[in-house]
Amino acid sequence: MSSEEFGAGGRNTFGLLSSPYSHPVMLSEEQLRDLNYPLLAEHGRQLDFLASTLHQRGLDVHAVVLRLAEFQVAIPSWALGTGGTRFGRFPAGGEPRTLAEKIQDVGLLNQLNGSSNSISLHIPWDIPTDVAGLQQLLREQGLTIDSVNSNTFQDQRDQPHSYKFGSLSATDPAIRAQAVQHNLDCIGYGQQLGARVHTVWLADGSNFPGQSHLRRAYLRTQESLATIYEALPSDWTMLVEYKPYEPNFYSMVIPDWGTSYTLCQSLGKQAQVLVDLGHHLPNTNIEQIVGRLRQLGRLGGFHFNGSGYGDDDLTTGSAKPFQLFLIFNELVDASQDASLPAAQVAYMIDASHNTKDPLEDLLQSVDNILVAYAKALLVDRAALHEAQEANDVVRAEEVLRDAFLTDVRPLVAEGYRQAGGALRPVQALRTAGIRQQLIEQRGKCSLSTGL
Ligand code: AFD
Ligand code: MN
Ligand code: MN
Repeated sequence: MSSEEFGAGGRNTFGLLSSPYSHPVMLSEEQLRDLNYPLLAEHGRQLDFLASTLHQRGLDVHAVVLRLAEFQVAIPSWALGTGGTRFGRFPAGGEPRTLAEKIQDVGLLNQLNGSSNSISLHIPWDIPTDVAGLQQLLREQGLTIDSVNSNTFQDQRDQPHSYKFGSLSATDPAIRAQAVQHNLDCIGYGQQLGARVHTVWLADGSNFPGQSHLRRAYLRTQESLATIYEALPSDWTMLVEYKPYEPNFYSMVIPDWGTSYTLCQSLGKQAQVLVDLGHHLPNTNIEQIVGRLRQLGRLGGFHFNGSGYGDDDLTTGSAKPFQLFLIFNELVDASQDASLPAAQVAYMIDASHNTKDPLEDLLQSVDNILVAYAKALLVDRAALHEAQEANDVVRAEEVLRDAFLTDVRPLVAEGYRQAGGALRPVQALRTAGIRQQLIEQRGKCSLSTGL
């Protein structure tokens, strides 16, 4: 075990946990009950009212709540601390300093909402040095590691070759070999902690016309990915992310879902496309891309975030809740289509928190995701289908509006409650004084590893 993975409190000073890490800030069942108690009567009234309204529309509220309580969104280890821009960073204080503390923070989020029981890791920021201790911590917190993400967009200290001109697409075979090896290492670390998903996002591309041979860059990338894919364990999925621009501004090697899709097709069944909501040009119809990929059997996962312009990495659903609803509408519709095989979709957040407390921001993102999902579950599919077949444009839109304009928050709150969480997670986090406790334990200027 490295000292780096110890929290400030040292070895289990409270004697409550058997794991070798500092005592995590956690809420007791009693505390959660107390936090919910003053809200229960009003919650009951709102839920009853909504249940009777939905019952008249032929909907089974219990089934909807159950789906919401079961729904899980993975939390990115790199979003637990304050992010920054290239202009500055304004730390919240009490940020996790180690992988163990990141796991503890996700444990806290999951206690509050019961909907965040897994973590996405980024290598090399999250290389596990004490596998047995971390496994034990994950078990104690009821969490799993869902995915590992490779990082060939930065040079690491002591790295022999630079990625300045690309990694998996680089012209120099030695650079490609180094980048491939890094991806294989990621899979190895993921296996140690029980992950099943490997995500590749490539910053590769060019800034100027003529800098890179566009077709050859694609072919070299394809070959590198194939070498990684060959080493992928048979029960793993490899997700290939796309992004239209940034950090390269003339061309990206994987700029769009079509490129990701063709790469996945050439790799094999375990390769799937990852849709990051911030990786589209403004006004792209993302829900249609989601529908297409689902239809083609290549929708592997999401990186949820909010975006107005580009890779803004804001709170999911903050600026475009209707878009998020339409995306879930496609997902629910496809899940009810008997002609489509079931899909294993990994739901993950990929965000960066510059303005808000990262924990509050993540709770809001999950909440907005659940609200969008709940609304999509309320859509009268038969009526929508009928209206579409009859080309009744107004009726079709009204069906969607009926669902979207329903205030489903009592359903989401009930899902939290049934999962053992707080009726209002953000409020509970504040009332319980979590950030203050984290600052006391970790200090005002703790620095997260990662972005
Ligand atoms: C990038 C991508 C990708 C990557 C992350 C790194 O969205 O998912 O892992 O940011 O922080 O923009
Ligand atoms: Mn992403
Ligand atoms: Mn991104």
